[in-house]
Amino acid sequence: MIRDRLCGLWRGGGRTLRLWLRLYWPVLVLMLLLGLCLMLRDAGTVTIAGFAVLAPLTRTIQDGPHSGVTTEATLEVMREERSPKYKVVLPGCPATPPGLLGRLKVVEKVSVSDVEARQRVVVRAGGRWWPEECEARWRLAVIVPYRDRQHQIGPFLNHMHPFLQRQQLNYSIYFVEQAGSDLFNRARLLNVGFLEAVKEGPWDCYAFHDVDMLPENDHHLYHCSPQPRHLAVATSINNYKDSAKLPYNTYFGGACLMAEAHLRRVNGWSNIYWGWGGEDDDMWRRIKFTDMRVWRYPPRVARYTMIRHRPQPVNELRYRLLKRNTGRYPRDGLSTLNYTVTTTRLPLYTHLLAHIGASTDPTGDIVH
Ligand code: BGN
Repeated sequence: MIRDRLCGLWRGGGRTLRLWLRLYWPVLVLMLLLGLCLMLRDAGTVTIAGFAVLAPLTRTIQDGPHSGVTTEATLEVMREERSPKYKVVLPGCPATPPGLLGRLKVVEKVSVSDVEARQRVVVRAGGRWWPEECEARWRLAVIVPYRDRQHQIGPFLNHMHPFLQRQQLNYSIYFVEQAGSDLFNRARLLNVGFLEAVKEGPWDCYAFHDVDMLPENDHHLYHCSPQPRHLAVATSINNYKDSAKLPYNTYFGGACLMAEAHLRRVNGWSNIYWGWGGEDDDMWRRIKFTDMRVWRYPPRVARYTMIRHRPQPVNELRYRLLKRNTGRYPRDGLSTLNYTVTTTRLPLYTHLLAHIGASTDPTGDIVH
Protein backbone atom coordinates (compact mmCIF):
# COMPACT_ATOMS: atom_id res chain seq x y z
CA MET A 1 0.00 0.00 0.00
CA ILE A 2 2.74 2.35 0.92
CA ARG A 3 4.42 1.41 -2.34
CA ASP A 4 1.22 2.22 -4.33
CA ARG A 5 0.98 5.61 -2.62
CA LEU A 6 4.56 6.47 -3.36
CA CYS A 7 4.14 5.45 -7.01
CA GLY A 8 1.00 7.64 -7.24
CA LEU A 9 2.82 10.59 -5.77
CA TRP A 10 5.71 10.09 -8.20
CA ARG A 11 3.33 9.84 -11.15
CA GLY A 12 1.48 12.97 -9.95
CA GLY A 13 4.79 14.79 -9.46
CA GLY A 14 5.85 13.68 -12.95
CA ARG A 15 2.69 15.21 -14.38
CA THR A 16 3.40 18.51 -12.55
CA LEU A 17 7.01 18.47 -13.76
CA ARG A 18 5.95 17.76 -17.35
CA LEU A 19 3.36 20.56 -17.17
CA TRP A 20 5.96 22.90 -15.67
CA LEU A 21 8.50 21.99 -18.33
CA ARG A 22 5.95 22.48 -21.14
CA LEU A 23 5.16 25.99 -19.86
CA TYR A 24 8.59 27.21 -18.80
CA TRP A 25 11.13 25.48 -21.08
CA PRO A 26 12.13 28.75 -22.83
CA VAL A 27 13.08 30.24 -19.44
CA LEU A 28 15.21 27.20 -18.70
CA VAL A 29 17.00 27.38 -22.05
CA LEU A 30 17.71 31.10 -21.54
CA MET A 31 19.13 30.48 -18.09
CA LEU A 32 21.38 27.76 -19.45
CA LEU A 33 22.66 30.07 -22.22
CA LEU A 34 23.28 32.86 -19.74
CA GLY A 35 25.29 30.54 -17.50
CA LEU A 36 27.33 29.39 -20.49
CA CYS A 37 28.10 32.97 -21.52
CA LEU A 38 29.24 33.92 -18.04
CA MET A 39 31.57 30.91 -17.97
CA LEU A 40 33.03 31.81 -21.36
CA ARG A 41 33.46 35.47 -20.41
CA ASP A 42 35.48 34.49 -17.40
CA ALA A 43 37.58 32.30 -19.63
CA GLY A 44 38.35 35.41 -21.72
CA THR A 45 36.64 34.56 -24.99
CA VAL A 46 33.43 36.57 -25.07
CA THR A 47 33.70 40.23 -25.83
CA ILE A 48 31.74 43.41 -25.62
CA ALA A 49 28.76 44.18 -27.87
CA GLY A 50 26.52 41.41 -26.58
CA PHE A 51 26.68 37.87 -27.83
CA ALA A 52 26.86 38.52 -31.54
CA VAL A 53 30.66 38.59 -31.76
CA LEU A 54 32.28 36.55 -34.46
CA ALA A 55 35.68 35.26 -33.44
CA PRO A 56 37.49 36.05 -36.74
CA LEU A 57 36.34 39.67 -36.55
CA THR A 58 37.62 40.34 -33.08
CA ARG A 59 40.93 42.14 -32.66
CA THR A 60 42.72 42.24 -29.40
CA ILE A 61 44.24 45.38 -27.99
CA GLN A 62 47.63 43.93 -28.92
CA ASP A 63 46.76 44.68 -32.56
CA GLY A 64 44.81 47.82 -31.85
CA PRO A 65 45.60 51.49 -31.59
CA HIS A 66 47.39 51.11 -28.28
CA SER A 67 49.89 48.58 -29.55
CA GLY A 68 53.47 49.13 -28.59
CA VAL A 69 52.75 52.42 -26.85
CA THR A 70 54.63 53.07 -23.68
CA THR A 71 53.70 56.59 -22.60
CA GLU A 72 53.20 56.62 -18.85
CA ALA A 73 49.68 58.01 -19.02
CA THR A 74 48.45 55.25 -21.26
CA LEU A 75 50.17 52.41 -19.41
CA GLU A 76 47.35 51.99 -16.94
CA VAL A 77 44.71 51.99 -19.66
CA MET A 78 46.74 49.55 -21.69
CA ARG A 79 47.24 47.20 -18.77
CA GLU A 80 43.52 47.12 -18.21
CA GLU A 81 42.64 46.77 -21.87
CA ARG A 82 45.33 44.22 -22.62
CA SER A 83 43.95 41.93 -19.95
CA PRO A 84 42.62 38.79 -21.62
CA LYS A 85 39.14 39.60 -20.39
CA TYR A 86 38.80 42.33 -23.02
CA LYS A 87 38.73 42.31 -26.73
CA VAL A 88 37.65 45.30 -28.71
CA VAL A 89 35.60 45.03 -31.83
CA LEU A 90 35.90 48.16 -33.92
CA PRO A 91 35.10 48.70 -37.56
CA GLY A 92 37.97 50.12 -39.63
CA CYS A 93 37.81 53.89 -40.10
CA PRO A 94 36.47 54.95 -43.51
CA ALA A 95 38.94 55.74 -46.30
CA THR A 96 37.62 59.30 -46.40
CA PRO A 97 37.17 60.60 -42.86
CA PRO A 98 33.61 61.88 -42.42
CA GLY A 99 34.29 65.08 -40.43
CA LEU A 100 36.68 66.95 -42.73
CA LEU A 101 36.13 70.70 -43.06
CA GLY A 102 38.10 71.55 -46.19
CA ARG A 103 39.74 75.00 -46.10
CA LEU A 104 41.06 75.94 -42.67
CA LYS A 105 41.97 79.17 -40.94
CA VAL A 106 45.42 79.36 -39.41
CA VAL A 107 45.58 81.13 -36.06
CA GLU A 108 49.07 82.54 -35.72
CA LYS A 109 48.90 83.66 -32.09
CA VAL A 110 47.75 81.21 -29.43
CA SER A 111 49.47 80.00 -26.27
CA VAL A 112 50.15 76.37 -25.40
CA SER A 113 48.09 76.74 -22.20
CA ASP A 114 45.06 77.91 -24.24
CA VAL A 115 45.36 74.85 -26.45
CA GLU A 116 45.80 72.64 -23.38
CA ALA A 117 42.55 73.96 -21.97
CA ARG A 118 40.75 72.69 -25.08
CA GLN A 119 42.68 69.57 -26.03
CA ARG A 120 43.75 68.13 -22.68
CA VAL A 121 40.53 66.18 -22.26
CA VAL A 122 40.94 64.36 -25.56
CA VAL A 123 44.71 64.06 -26.00
CA ARG A 124 46.68 61.67 -23.81
CA ALA A 125 50.00 62.63 -22.19
CA GLY A 126 52.83 63.00 -24.66
CA GLY A 127 50.49 64.13 -27.45
CA ARG A 128 48.93 60.73 -28.12
CA TRP A 129 45.51 60.30 -29.68
CA TRP A 130 43.53 57.71 -31.61
CA PRO A 131 39.88 57.53 -32.64
CA GLU A 132 37.57 55.67 -30.28
CA GLU A 133 34.81 55.01 -32.79
CA CYS A 134 36.86 53.07 -35.34
CA GLU A 135 40.19 51.38 -35.85
CA ALA A 136 42.57 53.98 -37.34
CA ARG A 137 43.88 53.12 -40.79
CA TRP A 138 47.29 54.65 -40.11
CA ARG A 139 49.59 55.13 -37.15
CA LEU A 140 51.56 58.31 -37.57
CA ALA A 141 54.44 59.86 -35.64
CA VAL A 142 54.75 63.60 -36.23
CA ILE A 143 58.32 64.81 -35.75
CA VAL A 144 58.93 68.52 -35.33
CA PRO A 145 62.51 69.85 -35.04
CA TYR A 146 62.97 73.27 -33.45
CA ARG A 147 64.96 75.66 -31.35
CA ASP A 148 64.09 79.14 -30.02
CA ARG A 149 60.57 78.85 -31.47
CA GLN A 150 58.50 78.53 -28.28
CA HIS A 151 55.96 81.03 -29.60
CA GLN A 152 55.21 78.76 -32.58
CA ILE A 153 54.45 75.65 -30.51
CA GLY A 154 51.02 76.96 -29.47
CA PRO A 155 49.82 77.70 -33.04
CA PHE A 156 51.19 74.34 -34.23
CA LEU A 157 49.39 72.30 -31.55
CA ASN A 158 46.25 74.38 -31.90
CA HIS A 159 46.15 73.60 -35.61
CA MET A 160 47.55 70.09 -35.85
CA HIS A 161 45.74 68.25 -33.06
CA PRO A 162 42.23 68.91 -34.44
CA PHE A 163 43.55 68.45 -38.01
CA LEU A 164 44.93 64.97 -37.28
CA GLN A 165 41.90 64.04 -35.19
CA ARG A 166 39.50 64.90 -38.01
CA GLN A 167 41.59 62.61 -40.20
CA GLN A 168 41.01 59.80 -37.66
CA LEU A 169 44.71 59.00 -37.38
CA ASN A 170 46.35 57.17 -34.53
CA TYR A 171 49.14 59.63 -33.87
CA SER A 172 51.67 61.11 -31.51
CA ILE A 173 53.51 64.45 -31.70
CA TYR A 174 57.23 64.66 -30.89
CA PHE A 175 59.04 68.00 -30.64
CA VAL A 176 62.80 67.58 -30.95
CA GLU A 177 64.71 70.53 -29.54
CA GLN A 178 68.39 71.00 -30.26
CA ALA A 179 70.42 71.51 -27.07
CA GLY A 180 73.38 73.92 -27.03
CA SER A 181 74.10 76.92 -29.20
CA ASP A 182 75.71 75.42 -32.28
CA LEU A 183 74.24 75.98 -35.74
CA PHE A 184 70.85 74.36 -36.19
CA ASN A 185 70.98 70.87 -37.65
CA ARG A 186 67.43 70.07 -38.76
CA ALA A 187 68.34 66.74 -40.32
CA ARG A 188 70.05 65.35 -37.22
CA LEU A 189 67.01 66.30 -35.16
CA LEU A 190 64.75 64.50 -37.63
CA ASN A 191 66.91 61.38 -37.30
CA VAL A 192 66.75 61.61 -33.49
CA GLY A 193 62.97 62.05 -33.59
CA PHE A 194 62.61 59.05 -35.87
CA LEU A 195 64.84 56.77 -33.76
CA GLU A 196 63.07 57.77 -30.54
CA ALA A 197 59.59 57.43 -32.04
CA VAL A 198 60.42 54.00 -33.45
CA LYS A 199 61.00 52.79 -29.88
CA GLU A 200 57.39 53.66 -29.08
CA GLY A 201 55.99 52.33 -32.35
CA PRO A 202 55.18 50.59 -34.48
CA TRP A 203 54.18 53.60 -36.58
CA ASP A 204 53.17 53.16 -40.19
CA CYS A 205 54.69 56.44 -41.22
CA TYR A 206 56.49 59.55 -40.05
CA ALA A 207 55.67 63.16 -40.82
CA PHE A 208 58.83 65.30 -40.72
CA HIS A 209 57.24 68.64 -40.10
CA ASP A 210 58.50 72.17 -39.57
CA VAL A 211 56.86 73.98 -36.68
CA ASP A 212 56.02 76.98 -38.88
CA MET A 213 54.26 75.04 -41.70
CA LEU A 214 50.53 74.69 -41.18
CA PRO A 215 48.24 72.91 -43.65
CA GLU A 216 45.34 74.97 -44.96
CA ASN A 217 43.11 72.11 -46.04
CA ASP A 218 42.27 68.98 -44.09
CA HIS A 219 41.56 67.03 -47.28
CA HIS A 220 45.33 66.88 -47.46
CA LEU A 221 45.42 63.49 -45.79
CA TYR A 222 48.42 62.48 -43.72
CA HIS A 223 47.89 58.86 -44.78
CA CYS A 224 50.95 56.86 -45.73
CA SER A 225 51.81 56.57 -49.42
CA PRO A 226 53.67 53.82 -51.24
CA GLN A 227 56.40 56.37 -52.06
CA PRO A 228 57.85 59.23 -49.96
CA ARG A 229 55.47 62.19 -50.09
CA HIS A 230 56.32 65.86 -50.11
CA LEU A 231 53.59 67.67 -48.18
CA ALA A 232 54.31 71.40 -48.33
CA VAL A 233 53.69 71.74 -52.06
CA ALA A 234 52.14 75.23 -52.29
CA THR A 235 53.28 77.53 -49.52
CA SER A 236 52.33 81.09 -48.65
CA ILE A 237 56.01 82.09 -48.80
CA ASN A 238 56.05 81.05 -52.49
CA ASN A 239 52.66 82.66 -53.24
CA TYR A 240 51.16 79.17 -53.38
CA LYS A 241 52.95 78.24 -56.57
CA ASP A 242 53.04 74.51 -57.25
CA SER A 243 56.57 73.45 -56.28
CA ALA A 244 56.54 70.92 -59.13
CA LYS A 245 56.27 73.90 -61.51
CA LEU A 246 58.90 76.08 -59.86
CA PRO A 247 62.26 76.24 -61.61
CA TYR A 248 63.51 74.60 -58.44
CA ASN A 249 61.16 71.63 -58.64
CA THR A 250 63.12 69.32 -56.36
CA TYR A 251 61.93 71.19 -53.28
CA PHE A 252 61.43 68.69 -50.44
CA GLY A 253 61.39 71.09 -47.47
CA GLY A 254 58.77 72.23 -44.97
CA ALA A 255 56.99 68.95 -44.39
CA CYS A 256 57.15 65.44 -45.82
CA LEU A 257 55.82 62.00 -45.04
CA MET A 258 57.77 58.74 -45.21
CA ALA A 259 57.20 55.16 -44.13
CA GLU A 260 59.83 53.51 -41.94
CA ALA A 261 60.93 51.37 -44.88
CA HIS A 262 61.51 54.49 -47.02
CA LEU A 263 63.63 56.13 -44.37
CA ARG A 264 65.68 53.01 -43.63
CA ARG A 265 66.30 52.50 -47.33
CA VAL A 266 68.08 55.87 -47.55
CA ASN A 267 69.72 55.53 -44.11
CA GLY A 268 67.70 58.49 -42.84
CA TRP A 269 68.73 62.11 -43.22
CA SER A 270 72.28 63.30 -43.70
CA ASN A 271 74.00 64.41 -40.48
CA ILE A 272 76.37 66.93 -42.00
CA TYR A 273 74.19 69.96 -42.77
CA TRP A 274 74.71 72.61 -40.09
CA GLY A 275 72.76 75.85 -40.61
CA TRP A 276 69.88 76.62 -42.95
CA GLY A 277 69.42 74.83 -46.28
CA GLY A 278 70.39 71.83 -48.30
CA GLU A 279 69.45 68.90 -46.03
CA ASP A 280 66.07 68.48 -47.74
CA ASP A 281 67.69 68.58 -51.18
CA ASP A 282 70.06 65.91 -49.94
CA MET A 283 67.07 63.76 -48.98
CA TRP A 284 65.51 64.28 -52.43
CA ARG A 285 68.72 62.93 -53.97
CA ARG A 286 68.83 59.95 -51.61
CA ILE A 287 65.28 59.08 -52.63
CA LYS A 288 66.13 59.28 -56.34
CA PHE A 289 69.38 57.40 -55.87
CA THR A 290 67.58 54.49 -54.20
CA ASP A 291 64.99 54.27 -57.01
CA MET A 292 62.07 55.77 -55.16
CA ARG A 293 59.90 58.65 -56.37
CA VAL A 294 58.53 61.66 -54.56
CA TRP A 295 54.74 61.91 -54.63
CA ARG A 296 52.77 65.12 -54.21
CA TYR A 297 49.09 65.93 -53.86
CA PRO A 298 47.71 68.74 -56.03
CA PRO A 299 48.60 72.24 -54.83
CA ARG A 300 44.96 73.21 -54.22
CA VAL A 301 44.92 70.70 -51.30
CA ALA A 302 48.62 70.63 -50.40
CA ARG A 303 48.51 74.31 -49.35
CA TYR A 304 50.45 75.58 -46.35
CA THR A 305 50.75 78.79 -44.40
CA MET A 306 54.28 79.49 -43.35
CA ILE A 307 54.37 81.53 -40.15
CA ARG A 308 57.01 84.21 -40.55
CA HIS A 309 60.10 84.26 -38.34
CA ARG A 310 63.61 85.64 -38.24
CA PRO A 311 65.89 84.00 -40.83
CA GLN A 312 68.45 81.52 -39.54
CA PRO A 313 72.17 81.55 -40.33
CA VAL A 314 72.62 79.76 -43.64
CA ASN A 315 74.89 76.84 -44.33
CA GLU A 316 77.57 78.19 -46.63
CA LEU A 317 78.81 74.70 -47.39
CA ARG A 318 75.49 73.37 -48.65
CA TYR A 319 76.25 73.48 -52.41
CA ARG A 320 79.55 71.68 -51.91
CA LEU A 321 77.98 69.05 -49.69
CA LEU A 322 75.18 68.48 -52.16
CA LYS A 323 77.58 68.06 -55.07
CA ARG A 324 79.26 65.23 -53.23
CA ASN A 325 76.22 63.51 -51.85
CA THR A 326 75.83 60.76 -54.46
CA GLY A 327 76.50 57.38 -52.93
CA ARG A 328 77.46 58.78 -49.53
CA TYR A 329 74.24 57.84 -47.82
CA PRO A 330 75.25 54.42 -46.41
CA ARG A 331 78.03 56.17 -44.43
CA ASP A 332 76.08 59.21 -43.32
CA GLY A 333 72.71 58.97 -41.65
CA LEU A 334 70.86 56.88 -39.09
CA SER A 335 73.68 54.36 -38.92
CA THR A 336 76.31 56.96 -37.97
CA LEU A 337 74.39 59.29 -35.69
CA ASN A 338 75.52 59.75 -32.06
CA TYR A 339 73.22 61.53 -29.67
CA THR A 340 71.74 61.60 -26.20
CA VAL A 341 68.24 62.66 -25.41
CA THR A 342 66.08 63.68 -22.44
CA THR A 343 62.42 62.80 -22.88
CA THR A 344 59.56 64.62 -21.15
CA ARG A 345 55.88 63.82 -21.62
CA LEU A 346 53.95 67.06 -21.73
CA PRO A 347 50.17 67.15 -21.96
CA LEU A 348 50.06 67.84 -25.70
CA TYR A 349 53.39 66.56 -27.00
CA THR A 350 56.51 64.59 -26.18
CA HIS A 351 59.51 66.85 -25.74
CA LEU A 352 62.89 65.44 -26.74
CA LEU A 353 65.88 67.56 -25.77
CA ALA A 354 68.62 66.27 -28.06
CA HIS A 355 72.37 66.59 -27.67
CA ILE A 356 73.56 65.93 -31.20
CA GLY A 357 77.25 66.83 -31.08
CA ALA A 358 78.93 69.92 -32.48
CA SER A 359 79.47 71.10 -36.04
CA THR A 360 83.21 70.80 -35.48
CA ASP A 361 82.84 67.26 -34.19
CA PRO A 362 83.48 64.96 -37.13
CA THR A 363 81.31 62.12 -35.73
CA GLY A 364 79.35 60.77 -38.63
CA ASP A 365 80.52 63.58 -40.90
CA ILE A 366 82.05 61.63 -43.68
CA VAL A 367 82.37 63.94 -46.65
CA HIS A 368 83.98 62.15 -49.55
C1 BGN B 1 66.27 75.94 -50.96
C2 BGN B 1 67.13 75.26 -49.93
C3 BGN B 1 66.26 74.30 -49.17
C4 BGN B 1 65.08 75.03 -48.56
C5 BGN B 1 64.32 75.80 -49.61
C6 BGN B 1 63.23 76.64 -48.99
C7 BGN B 1 69.44 75.08 -50.74
C8 BGN B 1 70.48 74.18 -51.42
C9 BGN B 1 70.72 74.60 -52.83
C10 BGN B 1 69.74 74.07 -53.81
N1 BGN B 1 68.24 74.53 -50.58
O1 BGN B 1 67.01 76.79 -51.74
O2 BGN B 1 67.02 73.67 -48.17
O3 BGN B 1 64.19 74.14 -47.92
O4 BGN B 1 65.21 76.61 -50.34
O5 BGN B 1 62.61 77.40 -49.88
O6 BGN B 1 69.75 76.19 -50.38
